[in-house]
Amino acid sequence: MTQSAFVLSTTRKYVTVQVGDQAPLIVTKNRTCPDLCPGDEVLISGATPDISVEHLCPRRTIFQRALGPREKLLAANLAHIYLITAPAPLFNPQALDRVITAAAAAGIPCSLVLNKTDLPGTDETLKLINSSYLSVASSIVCVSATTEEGLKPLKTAVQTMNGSTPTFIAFTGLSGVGKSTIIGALSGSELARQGELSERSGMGRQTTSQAYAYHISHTNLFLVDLPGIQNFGLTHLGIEQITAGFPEIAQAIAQCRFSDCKHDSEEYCGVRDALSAGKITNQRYQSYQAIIGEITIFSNRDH
Ligand SMILES: Nc1nc2c(ncn2[C@@H]2O[C@H](COP(=O)(O)OP(=O)(O)O)[C@@H](O)[C@H]2O)c(=O)[nH]1
Ligand SMILES: [Mg+2]
Ligand SMILES: [Zn+2]
Repeated sequence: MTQSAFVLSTTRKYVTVQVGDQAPLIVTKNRTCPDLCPGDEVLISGATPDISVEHLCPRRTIFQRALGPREKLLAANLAHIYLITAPAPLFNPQALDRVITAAAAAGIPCSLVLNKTDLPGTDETLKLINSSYLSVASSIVCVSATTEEGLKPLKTAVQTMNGSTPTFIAFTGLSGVGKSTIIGALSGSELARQGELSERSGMGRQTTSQAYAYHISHTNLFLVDLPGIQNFGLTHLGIEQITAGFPEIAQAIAQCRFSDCKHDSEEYCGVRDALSAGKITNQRYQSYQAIIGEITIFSNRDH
């Protein structure tokens, strides 16, 4: 019998899937199985314990990162990304810029969440966020997952996305910013990573290093805990896609006199003018130049 299923998590040999409202099921990847990630819709067939993935359904969106040939699928069919950050020392704008750009290129709305607002340093971090991300993020949300301050509007926003078909919403950010705590608080229950396999022992085991989509029972919502955004390469994108992730820079580039302007030390550069005028923050400018530099290195290597 062939059934439709949604991928919750993957390892090299196995895939944990959700079929309807049943408990998660572990199925095997056969040799022809394409690279899968949480959010993928697949067709599975066979009888327990020999169920395997037969087909990958077309993806509506694909969120990924890449550093040259090292490409990594992070999650498929995401309806929204909540990019979590926290006050210093966990506030890392370079990482935020990269995720925001990847989300924009993938056509996925991305909100910025400042978590741990109960901690000192919140005001300074919020000032930095407001100076750089007001026009870049879909929305900016402040919460404390531990005191639950500000959590209600976030919960409402997530519940509003519940519809008649499965909806995947990702929570991403650097390790320690509170992704797992927020997902737990939003779902209102202790979420076990059911059926997850340790490849070596074949036994169920908990792990936090891998992306995992939690199905909120009696809804069509899946909350994806998506770690691993450090070293977030964007070499799968072109210059135009990178620039689209920096709307304030895109606007300034229109004023550069030379079409091959590198916005470095050239004269008549709209970007450097906007930087001097405070319309682009130095941090965003540095991020942009670093990402463009990186994709240039890899495109030179290819040809
Ligand atoms: N003070 C404070 N600590 C928090 C908050 N949210 C999470 N934490 C703590 O931060 C640490 C990392 O949280 P965790 O959810 O594991 O982060 P993850 O690595 O992003 O999944 C844990 O010790 C949490 O208890 C918060 O809003 N305020
Ligand atoms: Mg975690
Ligand atoms: Zn320029």
